[in-house]
Amino acid sequence: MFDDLLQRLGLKDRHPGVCSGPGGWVGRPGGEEITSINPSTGVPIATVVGGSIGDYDALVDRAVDAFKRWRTLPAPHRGEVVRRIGQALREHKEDLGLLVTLEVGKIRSEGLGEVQEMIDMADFAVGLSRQLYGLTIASERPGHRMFEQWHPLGPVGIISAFNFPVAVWSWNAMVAGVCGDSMVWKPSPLAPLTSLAVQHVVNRAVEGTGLDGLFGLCVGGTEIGRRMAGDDRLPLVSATGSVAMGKAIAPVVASRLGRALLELGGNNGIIVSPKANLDLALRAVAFAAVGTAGQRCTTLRRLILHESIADGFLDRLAAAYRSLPVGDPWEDDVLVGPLIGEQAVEGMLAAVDRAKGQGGEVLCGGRRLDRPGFFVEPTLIRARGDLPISRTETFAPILYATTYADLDEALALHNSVAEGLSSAIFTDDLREAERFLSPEGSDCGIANVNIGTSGAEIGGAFGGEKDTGGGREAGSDSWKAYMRRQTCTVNYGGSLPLAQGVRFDI
Ligand code: UN1
Repeated sequence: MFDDLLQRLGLKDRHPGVCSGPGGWVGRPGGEEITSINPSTGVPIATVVGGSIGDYDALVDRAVDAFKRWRTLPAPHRGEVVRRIGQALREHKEDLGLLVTLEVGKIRSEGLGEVQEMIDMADFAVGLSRQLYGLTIASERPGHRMFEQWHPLGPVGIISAFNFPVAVWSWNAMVAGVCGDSMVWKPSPLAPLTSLAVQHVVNRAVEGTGLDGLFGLCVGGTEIGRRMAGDDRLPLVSATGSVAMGKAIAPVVASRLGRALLELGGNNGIIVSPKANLDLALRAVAFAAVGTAGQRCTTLRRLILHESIADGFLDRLAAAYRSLPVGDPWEDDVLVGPLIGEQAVEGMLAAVDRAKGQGGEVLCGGRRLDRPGFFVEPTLIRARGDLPISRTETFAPILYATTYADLDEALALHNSVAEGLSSAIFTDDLREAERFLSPEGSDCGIANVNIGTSGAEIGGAFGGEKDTGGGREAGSDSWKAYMRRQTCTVNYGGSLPLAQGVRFDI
């Protein structure tokens, strides 16, 4: 079943991992070999030969050339190319979705959702290609017109993570494309095959445009990421991944006064009020905490329950956890697949041990499943008093539950972590909901009412504050990060009045 899939997607057992566009695969890249492992079995799927620094440099040279031509094409024409990519993704949705399931262990509907997210981004970007609006500004000088316009920025570096191996690329690539930027993509070494398959699809869609170097791909490890960060040819580096990765990259980009768009970790919380619809809250909490096996940056990690409802809510949640089908993610009824690898399993078990050592009570889960692959039990831990481990993001399905007495306390607890990505309150009380959304409420980039922390739509700007890095991707006006703003004043009169009434008569 999987051999056929790889063949249909143009993937070989040993595949080069550097490509500049249609016909642009580098035959023998000089970088490290990366073996993609099926996390559901622990068995290798295929090997990808990554790019050397030399391969990367040549790719960026091509991106620089492509940018010079691409930026002169009217934006709606660029949108037409992106429309073709969206169409090609639609045609390959089934296969690409299955590959996501195979390579990173997402359940089938999430694998398909990942591809749908790329399609949605393409559609969004096509519309955007006719809406890259600038303002007209009232000039204080007679006979003058002032306005701003947005120009393409340059080649963009895109670093993506394993957990959304292609959707997060599309947040950047589809928008950067209509904005007139070329790009070089470094996917996660944990999910190289999915990026190769998408590159094949994109290549076919842009064939005939003569735009070599527009959508470039360079599989590689941290050495390529480091080079990107320091690469003057990339005015923008958009990176998704851990806080540690962001903190390593940001100073390097800043030292050359480049732009970094960072979408880093989260330690997301949900407050459940006694005035909430508890059935709704229970379902939302379960999906947010265990969906994608707890490997979303938006995964719910901290549950903040009002003390009057905590015992009953946790009993019901633990019962729901115990009935969750964990297993092969391509099977229909499974809801929780594997973690991405051995290190992730070890990280989870270590976190559970530390939680116990700090006085946490494991209500259910906490163990590895006795089977091949990287499966763990969804885990619910009750914090009695301070639980320092709950202030660390562990990329696994561990949910720490704690209680509060009044909303001030809940908000303080909620905002007490280093990250500021996603957040939610469950309440039917208008005042509580509005306070959560007010300036003294949630400090996150995403704040929801009666919806879980994960599963954002692409139409909004996605990203967060504090250690999450401050960047915004996908919808709303996130496109502005991929363009340069130019303020223009035209004097159509015959005199030369100066601003602020300054006189300079000669
Ligand atoms: C991520 O985990 O890096 O909101 C992104 C969500 C997804 C995106 C998550 N649409 O959960």
